[in-house]
Amino acid sequence: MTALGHTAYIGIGSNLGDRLQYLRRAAGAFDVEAQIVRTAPIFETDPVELLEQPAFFNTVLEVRTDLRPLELLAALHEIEHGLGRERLIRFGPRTVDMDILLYDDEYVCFQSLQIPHPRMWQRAFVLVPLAHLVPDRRGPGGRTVADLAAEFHGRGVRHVGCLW
Ligand code: PH2
Ligand code: MG
Ligand code: MG
Repeated sequence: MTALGHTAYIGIGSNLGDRLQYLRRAAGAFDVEAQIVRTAPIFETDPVELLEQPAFFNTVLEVRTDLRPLELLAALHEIEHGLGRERLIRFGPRTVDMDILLYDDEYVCFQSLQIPHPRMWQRAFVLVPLAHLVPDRRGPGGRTVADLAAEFHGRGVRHVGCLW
């Protein structure tokens, strides 16, 4: 048993096929290297960025891990690949997408990975579930996740249920 010394928040989305099953299978694919501590509720969310595509199911996981950010990213890509993810259109439909949102209090900037996720603070489909896990965490301008999430008044975001 390792120490699992880091906390990361992972956003998951699906808008193809059985969206609930994809979220469940993605979360179920974590192994001893990254263990789920808590899960946010699932929300059905209107697509953003690319609007002409089916609605998503989104949630956020809190995980404990010893993997460093790039190792964690590789593990997420492996799970996505195992669930049939194809990278065809940027922002387009996908069976499952897993993004690292936060990793401890670290700022990470590689070409392949930026943490905090650069678009998370404008996205209701991230902020609304994340606010269930870390409402008091502060983002740009010192505003809390709960405060930023409240700005959407649940617009385009519908509560669906629990992951398990
Ligand atoms: N992911 C995107 C683009 N647009 N819209 C919603 N509602 N949910 C997503 O997960 C999502 C999106 C690119 O990763
Ligand atoms: Mg994404
Ligand atoms: Mg992604």
